[in-house]
Amino acid sequence: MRIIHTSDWHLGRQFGPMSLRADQEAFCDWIVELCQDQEAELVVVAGDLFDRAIAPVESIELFRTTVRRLLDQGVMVAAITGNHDGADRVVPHGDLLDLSRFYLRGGYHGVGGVVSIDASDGPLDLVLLPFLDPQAAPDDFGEVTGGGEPLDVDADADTDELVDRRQRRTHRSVLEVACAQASGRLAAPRSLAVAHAFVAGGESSDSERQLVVGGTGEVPVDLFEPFSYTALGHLHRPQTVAGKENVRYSGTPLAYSFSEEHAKSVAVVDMDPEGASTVETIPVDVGRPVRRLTGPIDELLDPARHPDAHNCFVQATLTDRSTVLDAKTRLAEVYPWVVEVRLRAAELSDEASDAPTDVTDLSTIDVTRLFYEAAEGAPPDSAADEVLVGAVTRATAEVDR
Ligand SMILES: [Mn+2]
Repeated sequence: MRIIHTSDWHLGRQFGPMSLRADQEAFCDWIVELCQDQEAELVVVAGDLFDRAIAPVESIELFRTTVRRLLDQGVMVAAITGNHDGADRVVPHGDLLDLSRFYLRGGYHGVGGVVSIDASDGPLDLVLLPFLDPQAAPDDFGEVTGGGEPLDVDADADTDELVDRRQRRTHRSVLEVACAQASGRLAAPRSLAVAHAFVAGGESSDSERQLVVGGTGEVPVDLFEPFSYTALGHLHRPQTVAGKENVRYSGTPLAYSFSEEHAKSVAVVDMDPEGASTVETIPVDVGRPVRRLTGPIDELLDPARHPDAHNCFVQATLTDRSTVLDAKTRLAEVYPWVVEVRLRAAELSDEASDAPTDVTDLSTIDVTRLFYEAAEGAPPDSAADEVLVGAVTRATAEVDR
C-alpha cells in the first residue's frame, strides 16, 4: 500500500505580518492532487494540524474540506494532534469519524490503542500517538518499569504516591507507556505508528515550540522499534532519525521560519504486506520559499543581484556602517515579500556589550573611540576621528571650566 506522510500543516499560521492563507490553500489542493496521481491509499498528518489551540474558523474549514476531498477520492486519512493543537477541541468526534475512515486522535483518550485497517493488500495496525502533555496525564495513567512493562496502576494508591508519580512524568515516560501498551496489542503482520515527538538526534529549526517546559522533551528512537514505519511530526525539517529509513520526519509542507531555506517535501511510503517499506520524498512545489540576504543596502537593492529572491519571504541583514533610512520600504520595491530587516552594526554592538572592556585607565577620547566602534561596528576613520577629537576636547574644556 502507498502512504503519504506529512506533518505540521500549522493551518492558520502567519509568516511575520504576512498571511499564509493562500499558500496553505495551495498546499491542500496540491496534496489532494498528489494523492490522485500517486494512487495513495492513506494520508498521514503527524500533528500540529493547526497553529494554535483555538484555530481560526477558516483554517478549521480548510482542514475539513481537505479531509473531505481525500475521503471522497477513497483515500483514508490518519491524523493526530501536536503540541500546537487544542486536542480537546480537535477530537471530540474522533471515534465516530473512524466510520468514514478518517482516524483522528488527540490527548489521552484511547491512547495506547491500535486501529485495525483493511488496506487493499492486507491488514495494517495503525498506532496513533498524539502529543501527550506529561502534566495533563490522568492519575491512573501507568508508568513503565525498567523492563519496559507498564506498571499496574493501583486505584487506591495513596496521595503521596500519586503526587510523586505526577512529578516523575516526562514526555518520554508517558510516550513509553503508550508505545508499550500499543505494541502489546499489535496483531497484523505490519504496523504504522504516527507520533508527534522530539526524537533524540533530530535537527530542529526556529519555528518549533518546545514540547515541554524544562528539560528537552526528547525521547529515544528505540521506542518505535516495534513498528514497521513511524511517521513523525514536530521537527520542521525533513529527515530520517538515527539513520533509520523507517523512522522519519516529513517536515512541514511550507517554510515557517527563516531557518528553513531547505526544500519542503512529503514522504511517499510504499509498504508491503509484511511491513517492509521504501520511501521516496516528493518536493512540495507550492508555497513561498524563504531567503536570508546579507550585504550593504545598495547591493541588495540591485535587482540583478538576487533575482531568485523576488518571490521569497526575505530577511535582509544590512552590513552598512552608516544609518540606512527607510530600508524596509526601499527593499520592498525589489523584494515585495520582505518580512524582516536587521542591522549588522547593531548586532556587532550587542556582541561588544557582552565583553565589557576595563576603561578605568583610558583617556576620554579613547573611551569615546571604543564607544564609536561598538556602536558602528568599526573604529572611526580619520574624518570621524577628527570630529570625535573636536567634540571631546570641547566637552572636557567645558567640564574643566
Ligand atoms: Mn510543528
